[in-house]
Amino acid sequence: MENKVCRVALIGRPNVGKSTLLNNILKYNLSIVTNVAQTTRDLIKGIYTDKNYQIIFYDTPGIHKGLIYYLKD
Ligand SMILES: Nc1nc2c(ncn2[C@@H]2O[C@H](COP(=O)(O)OP(=O)(O)OP(=O)(O)O)[C@@H](O)[C@H]2O)c(=O)[nH]1
Ligand SMILES: [Mg+2]
Repeated sequence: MENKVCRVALIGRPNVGKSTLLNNILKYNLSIVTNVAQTTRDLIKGIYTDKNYQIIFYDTPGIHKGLIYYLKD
């Protein structure tokens, strides 16, 4: 069977559990989890591997209101 790869970006407001979700999917503590908003500052890549497919997850710093306002100016 042909192997398949897809990419998933975890995007959302700070402190909503993006890194927790990634760690639970991978069953590995890859990305730092704290109760402090904006803990993830850089793009973290984690690869879930199954028999016939791989999913590349991108844990992101998320979406910040300040940045959106900045881009509009
Ligand atoms: N009650 C509850 N708390 C959660 C859940 N998922 C994550 N948390 C908690 O929420 C806090 C933030 O979790 P993170 O995974 O660091 O959140 P994040 O979206 O990656 O945060 P940033 O990297 O700062 O944007 C931690 O204290 C987690 O333990 C959940 O499903 N339920
Ligand atoms: Mg995070």
